[in-house]
Amino acid sequence: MMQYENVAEAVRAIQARTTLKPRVALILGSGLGDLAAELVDATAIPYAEIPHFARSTVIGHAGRLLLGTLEGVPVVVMQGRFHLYEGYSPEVITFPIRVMRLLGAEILIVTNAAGGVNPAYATGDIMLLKDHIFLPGMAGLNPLIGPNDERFGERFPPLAHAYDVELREVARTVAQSWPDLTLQEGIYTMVTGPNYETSAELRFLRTIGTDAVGMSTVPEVVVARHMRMRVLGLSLISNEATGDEEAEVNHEEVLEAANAARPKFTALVRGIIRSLQ
Ligand code: 6GU
Repeated sequence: MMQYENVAEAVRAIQARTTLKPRVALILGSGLGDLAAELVDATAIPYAEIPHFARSTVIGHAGRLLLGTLEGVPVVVMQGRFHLYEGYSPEVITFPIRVMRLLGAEILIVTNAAGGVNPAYATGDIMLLKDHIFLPGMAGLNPLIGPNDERFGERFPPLAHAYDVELREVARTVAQSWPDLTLQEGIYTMVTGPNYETSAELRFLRTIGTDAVGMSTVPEVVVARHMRMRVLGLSLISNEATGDEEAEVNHEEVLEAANAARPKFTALVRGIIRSLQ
């Protein structure tokens, strides 16, 4: 397939700028991008300079790939990701995952800001993804639709264990050393956005077992699992979204919550990566 050649071309362009071979791939979501500043000996490559990469169009998403080390572990970091609501296809959104895998990354850590649908969740909590519901995927926007390239993975990949049990255990252990950090564990449901949900939609999401709702992450996880990467997912709960609250959510509020939680979020991710040494 054409796509494999495109991925290989992007990989070559990146390898022309650094010899670093990443072990871990990290995607930083809305307002969480500043962990990138903590990379050691980082090479930063704007998405515009990588063949076949799309551009990030959302405020709060920088749009560059960084390769460097964090806690001594070689990592590749996406500072800013692509979303379906920007108008990109599922294939375009997940192209960077294929590239990071072929660069050598075996573990994917995905982060996002999400609405807390579970009434027990509070703004500022962090949720470990234990499973997901991929509503756009079930409705036809699955990135694996189309001819399957066996060089990437199998035609019908299982997703029963999408979120790695051992990595979650590591995350729980690291979180214990941060007393002001409430670590939840639950189900992330992806919607396309860009509008936030109606109250009725939020009550529907609750009914089907959603703990947190957001507009990203799941396409990347599906493609990472297609390529047999081990996945850890972390949602920052940026607002309550039970369907019963009075206040309306807005993008500024989401970014503010991400800002406020940034130090503990950063510490958690750093701690997890340190334990991978
Ligand atoms: Cl309430 N909904 C969605 N879809 N995404 C979000 C969110 C809500 N809060 C943060 N991200």
